[in-house]
Amino acid sequence: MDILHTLNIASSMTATVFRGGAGIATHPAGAQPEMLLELYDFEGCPHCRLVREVLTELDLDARIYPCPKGGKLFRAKVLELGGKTQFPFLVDANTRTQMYEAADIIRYLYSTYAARQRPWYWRIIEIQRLLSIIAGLPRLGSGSRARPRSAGPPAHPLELYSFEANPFARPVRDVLCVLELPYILRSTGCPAWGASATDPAPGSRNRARLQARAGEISIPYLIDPNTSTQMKESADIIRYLLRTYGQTENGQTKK
Ligand SMILES: N[C@@H](CCC(=O)N[C@@H](CS)C(=O)NCC(=O)O)C(=O)O
Repeated sequence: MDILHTLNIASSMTATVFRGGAGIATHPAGAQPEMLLELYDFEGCPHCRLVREVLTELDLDARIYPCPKGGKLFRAKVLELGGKTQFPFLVDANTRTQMYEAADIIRYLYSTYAARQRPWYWRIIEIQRLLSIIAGLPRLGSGSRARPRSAGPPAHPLELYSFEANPFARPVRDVLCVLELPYILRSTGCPAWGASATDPAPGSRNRARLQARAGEISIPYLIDPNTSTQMKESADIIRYLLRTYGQTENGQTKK
């Protein structure tokens, strides 16, 4: 597990480097949605990654509904709502909006929730798309295909403090994704240059919230209300998720 986890983190770091810093910093949105945005996506999807980078950038929280290939839980919902199984798919109950297409979603998020124009690098979306595909190569398809679970979806969504480019959070999101565990993404990007990490105004609101909850800022940080569990450390979180919600080959819950 340890050497595999080290390789996992190393390839995740490579992906972060290939994305050239996207999905790290938060320049908060002009307005926070009243109801959580809902994103149907999967971790290994390069188009979905671009949308998740903008969630970090705008400091937007969201309910993530993982839709890995072969997934049985939320793919059908996307088909029902939008008419096709294509990802990313965004639902915003605040404006009664739902849409496919990463470029349209990014434009929508900026025009609805940012008090500013979308930056130049989101205007060259085809280049971003290509770079995102390249960034995903070292991940060898992780976070793309559903794996057997021990039971149906948990009663309450899990909660993850994460930002898109965090190399330790990505492998955790991979596991949440392949086990089709819905979760509330608490965007915890790094405060933009010059802002204080503990000041919620210019940086991420959720850094202050995490500091208050955990006594430190440690990302990724998982909260599972179903088992009253809170934990940091990517290796521990992954082990916990696989033991609690995954299945071994012979159909047993992992011990
Ligand atoms: N032009 C679309 C492309 C989306 C797309 O091709 N998504 C792939 C996943 S990376 C997909 O939905 N594949 C169908 C599937 O996974 O079943 C966008 O930018 O959002």
